Amino acid sequence: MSQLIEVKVPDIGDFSEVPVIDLFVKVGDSIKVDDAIATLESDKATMDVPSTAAGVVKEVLVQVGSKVGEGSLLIKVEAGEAAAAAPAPAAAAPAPAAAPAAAPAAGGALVEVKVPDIGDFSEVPVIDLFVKVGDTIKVDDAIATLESDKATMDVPSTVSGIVKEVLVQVGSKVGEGSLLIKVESGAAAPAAAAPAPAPTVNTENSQKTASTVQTAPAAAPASLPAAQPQTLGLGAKVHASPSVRAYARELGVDLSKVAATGPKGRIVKEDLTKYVKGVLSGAISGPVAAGGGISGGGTLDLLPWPKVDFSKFGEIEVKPLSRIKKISGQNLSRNWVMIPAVTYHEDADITDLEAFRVQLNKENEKGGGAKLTMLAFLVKACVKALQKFPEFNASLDGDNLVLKKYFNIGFAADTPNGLVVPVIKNADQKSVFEIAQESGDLAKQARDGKLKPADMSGACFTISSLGGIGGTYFAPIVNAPEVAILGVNKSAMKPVWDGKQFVPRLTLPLSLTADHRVIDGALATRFNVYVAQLLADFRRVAL
Ligand code: CAO
Repeated sequence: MSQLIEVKVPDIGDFSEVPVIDLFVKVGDSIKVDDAIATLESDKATMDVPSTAAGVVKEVLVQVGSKVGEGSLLIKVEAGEAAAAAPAPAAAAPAPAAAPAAAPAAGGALVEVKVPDIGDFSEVPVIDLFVKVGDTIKVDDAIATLESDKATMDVPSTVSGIVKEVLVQVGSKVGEGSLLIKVESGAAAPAAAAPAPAPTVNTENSQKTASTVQTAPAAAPASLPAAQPQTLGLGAKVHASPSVRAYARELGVDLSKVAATGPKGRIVKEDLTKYVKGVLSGAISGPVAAGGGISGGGTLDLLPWPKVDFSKFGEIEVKPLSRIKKISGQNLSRNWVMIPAVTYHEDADITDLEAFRVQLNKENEKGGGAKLTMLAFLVKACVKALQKFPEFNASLDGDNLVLKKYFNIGFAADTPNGLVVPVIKNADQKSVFEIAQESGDLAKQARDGKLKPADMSGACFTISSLGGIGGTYFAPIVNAPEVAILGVNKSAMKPVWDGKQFVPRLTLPLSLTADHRVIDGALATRFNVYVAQLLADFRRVAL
């Protein structure tokens, strides 16, 4: 039998009218125990109220801006049979006694800021630190975020002044009374707050998590060794709830870069989502990791994509990119940015091969078989070269090179909707005729939009042939995780010196782009020369 469980605001100390500043659930949501329901903000602290029940949200009884206090009903959850229903939250444990009054901060005095009463927890890790030596802080600025099993809480400062010592670092385990920082409270800075309020978040059963803040007498001994001051990605002046901070950490977002729209300059979840969408669309310049698999790389501090109102200059028409163009665009961008690619050029003498191809096609016309294409010969020559140079038939996987014993060749196909790469599987086991037939079929399916994902996966190496269109040379982009791609342009008759005279030879321009992490220039050139030799005398393929 399912039952409705009420989730209420637990004991939050002396506060009775605390605003809800963020709400994370809506009717119909499935939630688990400990999922954040809402963020409340008192004068002194921000706290997430986690759910104590698992199930489906049936009613939400507050909204952003609602004022709540201990016992206010937040949501009703239907705990199904399968759902692990936690006992209804009795805002059970009595609120911890208010912290002792702060010692008044004299001008220029060093004031110690310690971890307040955080309930039953003694070894809670610091997961974020927002201050460093030399920072000027105000009362209420977040010093650190602590994370217990049940809640995440920001510890705000109760004193204004200049941070003189930071005695913890990210990862330090702290408990009530652990010294966090020492602050020189200047004459100009407001003195430390009067008795610190005790905003307490009781989570479930009798477990309580308090974020009471107190300023202790300056003489209190430091309980942790002094840590080196550190610069952190998350700025000291960022205002965000613990759950938004946790979300930002998960996404790797530096909150100091996010524009806040919440009350009192607070960053809310929507701000974070908007920022991430902006970075992904290129509208906002964000940090782009610059080394897939390479740790310690820098970031590309790119300018935002230019926003131009083109209609100011003349008539325009806006046409959305096709799905294929969007997907291939993302792949090409990644491959362009992440692969240190070099393109090597070579000319292949295909005079005899072209004559042979034309001759075979003439003979074949009578039989009605598939037309032999230059692409089919190229596939066969590339397989032979991959067998001779196995590093080309490989993929990078971290510090390992995965060498493949199969020979699947992709070929770029231009379609009305964009570029796709169908794959001829096990090309080593197929004749030139079979490859011609199969590539023709795949190219037709590509143009008709009928390729299945399996038809486009598993390639070891790609050929991009623009020969039917024209061009001399180009620099194709490696189709990751492959390590090389062969670009081909239109063959042309060229005068070639044979030692005695210039003779006309049909010359095919080859452009091989290779990932320099795997293939250096000498190897790439050997590969190119070998492909050219095979094409110049195709009998070599049979050897
Ligand atoms: N040099 C000279 N002529 C060539 C040639 C070359 N390298 N390759 C092909 N041709 C000629 C053929 O002889 C044929 O001519 P005829 O019609 O007179 O017989 C014509 O071009 C068509 O050739 P084909 O039937 O072999 O097909 P194709 O070369 O066009 O290749 C395919 C098929 C799927 C590779 C091609 O249609 C395609 O999509 N190419 C574009 C690939 C691409 O966009 N690459 C860029 C990726 S990076 O942006």
